[in-house]
Amino acid sequence: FRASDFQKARQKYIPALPKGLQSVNSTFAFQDLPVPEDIKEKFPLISAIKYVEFQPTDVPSTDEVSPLRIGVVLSGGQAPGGHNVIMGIYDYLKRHHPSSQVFGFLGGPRGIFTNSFREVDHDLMEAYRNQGGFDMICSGRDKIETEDQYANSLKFCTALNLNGVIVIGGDDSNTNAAMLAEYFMKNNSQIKVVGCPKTIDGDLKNEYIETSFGFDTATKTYSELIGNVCLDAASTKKYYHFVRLMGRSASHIALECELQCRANLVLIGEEVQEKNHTLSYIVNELADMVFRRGEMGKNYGVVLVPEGLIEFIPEVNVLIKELNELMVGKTGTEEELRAHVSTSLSPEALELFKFLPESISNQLLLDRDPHGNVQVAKIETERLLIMLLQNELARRNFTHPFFAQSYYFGYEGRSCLPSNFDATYCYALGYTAGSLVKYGYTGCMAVCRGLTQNPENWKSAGCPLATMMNIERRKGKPVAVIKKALVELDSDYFRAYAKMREFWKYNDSYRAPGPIQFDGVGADSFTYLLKPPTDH
Ligand code: FBP
Repeated sequence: FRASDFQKARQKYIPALPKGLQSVNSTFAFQDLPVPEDIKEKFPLISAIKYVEFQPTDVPSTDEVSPLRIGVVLSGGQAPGGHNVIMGIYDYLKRHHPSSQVFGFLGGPRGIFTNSFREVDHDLMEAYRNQGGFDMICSGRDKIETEDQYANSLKFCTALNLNGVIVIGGDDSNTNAAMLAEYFMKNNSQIKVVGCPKTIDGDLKNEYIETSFGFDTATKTYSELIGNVCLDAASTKKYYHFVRLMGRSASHIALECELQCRANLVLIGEEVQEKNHTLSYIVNELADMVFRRGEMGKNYGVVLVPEGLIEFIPEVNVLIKELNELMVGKTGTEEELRAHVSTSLSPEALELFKFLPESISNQLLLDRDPHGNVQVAKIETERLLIMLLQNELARRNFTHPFFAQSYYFGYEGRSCLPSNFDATYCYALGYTAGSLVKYGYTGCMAVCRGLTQNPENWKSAGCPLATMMNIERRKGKPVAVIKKALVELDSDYFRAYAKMREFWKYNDSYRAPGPIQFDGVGADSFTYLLKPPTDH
């Protein structure tokens, strides 16, 4: 690991810990949380687990302490702060007993059922303190799915003599953690399974999870770039910049960046869905803005497009749903698959399928992740919109210049050095997860609450995974999954944008938030997702 001078400086950063985790021993406050009946049927054992909050205590324990052994896995897409979760687990375990050990499963959940791991020892941990990326043990998108994979997971974790497995992942990965916890309990294993809320998308969020880690750093990184693009637009006054932003489904990232930078327009997928805005409605909204700005002598602007938008457009959504059902278990060449869907899609869906440029319809048809999701990160929605907008402007005889530039800001935001917030939050999550294993809790997610307060006052807890689940259709079947949190149109967060959007469309109010700061001005700023704006 060849660290730059700045990486070396960050290795020395010591995140603060919530008071409830500062003492070697903990006391707890319990709470029963409701679990839907259909989830209880599927997860009878972990559904009985209570919410447990760590309370500060000075009372020393008289219990004899023996070393703990914990396996950790990074699951799904990268999110800044993953190494700090491991650092929290490591420091917690070493404080508990110096002979405790942390094992990192390599390459995601596959590492668990193939017995591929490395020990996180002192030197490895020192190198990765407060660092970006997931490269210490790497990640993967495999799920533990088959009976053999579950049996092997139990066999290898038992052989490693683990007290617990900590799954650092998003909604799908934590659903998988819940299944593993249930499986271990059903098989009378004492190995605990605890989740940690990771995803830059910000959609693993509920009453107990105030934000997923990585969102803070990723949106600050994108906002820096968008702010620069906005200033470039205002300087040369000759380009429309269309920026597609990562976020597989929810539009949290795009909305956060809009509130930070005040681009001329952001399309919010959830609004498109709720108000049933069709592709042509969206193109008309863009054309109206370009037209009016043109009349004002402004032939430039910035538009933000969430990558999940495509799935929210009603007619595209119907097409995706039909394709999902038709593609279950189907393999073949592109021609064979096209022939298959052409004879089976409804007439409306087929019309749209044929209307979309081939590169886009191919993405919908061919690229699925192991969870059955369309890989929206690869669909060039911004180019599709530019193309349709050009046609519409021509149809309206728009006489001003229209030059569009397109961008995709995605992967560059997922592995950067974690902001102070993410570094501290992740460290506390790791500590919490380690404590939950030590005190024998399973089937729960490590959470920290009160995040806009000083970290010392954050409340650390274990929240039952079963309480976060609902039934959804996946790969054509009803399955129990953790509910995704989408942008709510009646939230202060969205309203802050809705109130200003007409103004920002025509009166350039661009802001450049600048790069992430680790000291001084802005170093401890919160996302608007956590602290909705009051002064917009
Ligand atoms: P997670 O849900 O696993 O955190 O991943 C989210 C994400 O970063 C999305 O924003 C993006 O659509 C997707 O991963 C890209 O996935 P991949 O890394 O497989 O290309």
